[in-house]
Amino acid sequence: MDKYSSSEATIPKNSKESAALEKAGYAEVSSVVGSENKPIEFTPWPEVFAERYREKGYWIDCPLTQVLKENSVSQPYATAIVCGNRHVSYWELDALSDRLANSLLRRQLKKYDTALVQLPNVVEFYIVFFALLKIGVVPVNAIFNHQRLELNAYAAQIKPKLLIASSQHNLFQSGEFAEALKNQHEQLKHVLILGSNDYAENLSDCMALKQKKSIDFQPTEPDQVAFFQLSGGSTGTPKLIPRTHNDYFYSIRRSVDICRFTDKTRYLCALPAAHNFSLSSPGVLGVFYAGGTVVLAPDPEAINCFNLIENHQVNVVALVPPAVSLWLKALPNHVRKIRSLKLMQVGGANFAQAVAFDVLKHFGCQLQQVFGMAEGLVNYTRLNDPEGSIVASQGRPMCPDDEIKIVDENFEPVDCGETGMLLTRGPYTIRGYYQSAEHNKTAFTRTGFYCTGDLVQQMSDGNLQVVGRVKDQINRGGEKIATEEIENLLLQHEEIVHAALVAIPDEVMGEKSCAFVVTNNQNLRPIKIRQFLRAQGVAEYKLPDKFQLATHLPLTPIGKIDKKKLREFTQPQPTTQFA
Ligand code: OOB
Repeated sequence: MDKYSSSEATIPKNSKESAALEKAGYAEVSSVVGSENKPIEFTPWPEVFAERYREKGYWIDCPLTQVLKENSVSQPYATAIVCGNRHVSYWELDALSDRLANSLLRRQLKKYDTALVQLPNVVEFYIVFFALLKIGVVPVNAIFNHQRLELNAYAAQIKPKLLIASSQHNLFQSGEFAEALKNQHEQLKHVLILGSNDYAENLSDCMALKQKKSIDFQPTEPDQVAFFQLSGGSTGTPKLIPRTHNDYFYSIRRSVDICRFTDKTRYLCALPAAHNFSLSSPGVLGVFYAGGTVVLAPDPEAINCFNLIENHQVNVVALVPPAVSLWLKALPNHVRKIRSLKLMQVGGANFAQAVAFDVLKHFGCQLQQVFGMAEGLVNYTRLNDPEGSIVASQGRPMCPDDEIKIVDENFEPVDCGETGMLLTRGPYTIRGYYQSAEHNKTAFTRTGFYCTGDLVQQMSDGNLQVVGRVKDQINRGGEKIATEEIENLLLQHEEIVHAALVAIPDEVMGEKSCAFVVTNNQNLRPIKIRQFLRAQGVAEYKLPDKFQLATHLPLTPIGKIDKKKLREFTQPQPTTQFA
């Protein structure tokens, strides 16, 4: 099942589009067969597990392209995506991604080549996603607010042959950065830019050419890497997460089941399109699989989203906790606009119970908590769970074969209801990060459990509560910051001797970041440090929200920076604070 024909030559005969296409005449295109690339390396599941996952029907050896295919055939003219004034049907989405796929084949892109993609929440994100899947080109989808540093780090790891980006992003308004990427990564040959620009081919032009002949597309094999997800990270360089067709497709199907998505689902996608939550939990891919409609919002800004909900009768939305708080604040004058909303999913970061109750009271819709991770495991409160569990817990694993262990610092299981570190393995949780042999030794146990770094408690009904974390990460309203990455950048400043980044509580964001800095220049101002970090090309959300000067940093008995103590310093009114 890893092959199928492009749809444009087989469009439904009596359609308007069909007539228009025939009148226009198809362009002749034939697939270019070049020498084969090797599959992308990844840590596979051991054979006994793979066998079990197939036996139980989790892995169906079918490419992710099928997520779109079924509805593009069974209900071609149903609206798949609403994006501004554009209404794109299932057939159109499939056909446009066919055209782009063909166009990329003509550029000699081959199965198991890689691509770096950075697009905002627009239709093209999905056209590109499916086009690449169809021809087996394996993408990293960077989040739209990522900057030079993040894009460079991804490019260094995957060595992309293709870059697809948007001229809406500051990095791609001129050709300078794309040129620098090309110079740095010699295998990068093709740059396609969405939106007007004077330095690269236009992405839209690559979707314009119709094809006459049916082409056999060849996605990567179903048990191989389909694309990379991004890890929130806890190390100096962001890690990439290889996701296979089999594992990701299962997580989509199962999520659709649990969240009861159907062809009546009208889903507002207001979180970044590339994030695992909005992509697959059940996310946009879940909607496509179920045959519903996705309404795209550029971001979760409340009033715009309320208007979209009203105008398009949206019934499901996925949000991170800070967005929920902002929506609650903005709601009083707009209640009538959100009447169609039936389900609000909340996840990505700690969600206060009091706010959960407010959602039930003021939005009058169902609430579902989602505790997931790009590495795999997704927990959902179930739609028929008692209200008490829904507001107080982050749900339970979605698959009966998700194995979880809650352990102490010696990796011994804790008693029922006690707090411990969450370990997990299962049919859609990776067994290793991409090209990270050293890090994988500690991120995974010898028996293949992923160490999530989350501290949880299991309630008597099986649901989990996330109560903290042991990983060196700050969760800034769902956006993850690997402290080591920022500390390393700070240490590159010639006047900074020591640096440590810790989380500080924040009413709206849940957490913000505070950098403790030991400097040999007492006049060093935060504004200068921020400028320095920006100049290094780091995403804005990773810039420390606060800085504190210190003469020295407290150490633990074994000589590591004592972050627990630092966090205590952030609680009472600090005297040395300078931002
Ligand atoms: C989602 O994925 P990531 O990869 O951005 O972040 C995963 C981490 C988890 O390990 C946990 O630390 C935190 O984010 N997290 C939550 C949470 N959901 C995720 N912490 C507390 N409560 C929650 N509900 O964030 C993600 C992926 C798929 C679905 C939903 C979220």
